Amino acid sequence: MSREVRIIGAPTDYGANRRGVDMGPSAIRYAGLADELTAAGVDVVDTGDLLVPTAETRDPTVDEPEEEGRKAKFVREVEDVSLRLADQVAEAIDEGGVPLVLGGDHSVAIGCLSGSSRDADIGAIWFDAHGDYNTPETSPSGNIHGMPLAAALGYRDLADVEWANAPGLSEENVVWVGLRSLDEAEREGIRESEGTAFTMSDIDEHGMSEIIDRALEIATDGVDGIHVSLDLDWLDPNEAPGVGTPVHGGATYREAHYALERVAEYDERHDGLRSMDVVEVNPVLDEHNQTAKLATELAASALGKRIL
Ligand code: Z70
Ligand code: MN
Ligand code: MN
Ligand code: MN
Repeated sequence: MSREVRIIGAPTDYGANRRGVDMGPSAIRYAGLADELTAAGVDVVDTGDLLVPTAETRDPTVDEPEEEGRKAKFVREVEDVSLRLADQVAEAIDEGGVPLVLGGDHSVAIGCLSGSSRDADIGAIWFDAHGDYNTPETSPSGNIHGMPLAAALGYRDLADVEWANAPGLSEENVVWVGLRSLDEAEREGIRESEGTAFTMSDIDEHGMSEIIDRALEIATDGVDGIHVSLDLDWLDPNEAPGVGTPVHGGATYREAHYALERVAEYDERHDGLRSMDVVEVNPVLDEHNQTAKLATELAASALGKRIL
């Protein structure tokens, strides 16, 4: 029997600075996700979307951390989504499946990491132009999509609450791949962190093939499995224009596919891919749904689709 991949839509944009990523799950499904995954040889179960109140009906500043200089917009809403999402992710894993969470903005990774690490030690590979390592203290924007990794690791918790923590996520097993846009304090945080950061510059120097192997080795060392977080702005905007925060000089189509195929290959040998998210697709800014299509292809690559 083949493995079950459980699609969980999380149509949020609380954590982003522009509207539109809340339409990501629809666009990704419309681009043919289920067919792509079926072609990858997995059993697909779509659980639908979490119910997420539209941002216009909420006040972003309610319950923002109170001390001066701390900002985390829509923190209560993100908490609510994270708790429900974590339960669904944990349940999918308990029942033998691999949860594939469709964002939504990158704040959905908080619930993914928390649910995925509930009963296990995990590592994480963070494919992203951004570090997402800000905290309410360091964030220049107050947008929680710039904070999920730091929040999951328990750094200066969002509003000092436990809901964001990923109990079994170990910092030494966190690997960033493809960084090219960091805020000042965030850069400092990443330098000091026990995680490993590979920038675009490292990819240029060593090639994606070597970098992804090193990333997999570090992320999987001594843990039960990994969470793969794929922010579509990891790719170059030529390939993925439909994202909220495009940054030039990103991964190419081929580099991205190769990296996720390597994830699948690792998974085949070690059964190590525990959960995955695909986030920050913004259909409003996309061209003919190409970024959503790319998201489906890359998810399929990670879940075992092969050329031959
Ligand atoms: C900036 C911030 C960001 C997207 C994360 C940007 C963060 N570092 N943007 N993901 N798409 O506001 O924290
Ligand atoms: Mn991100
Ligand atoms: Mn990003
Ligand atoms: Mn392969």
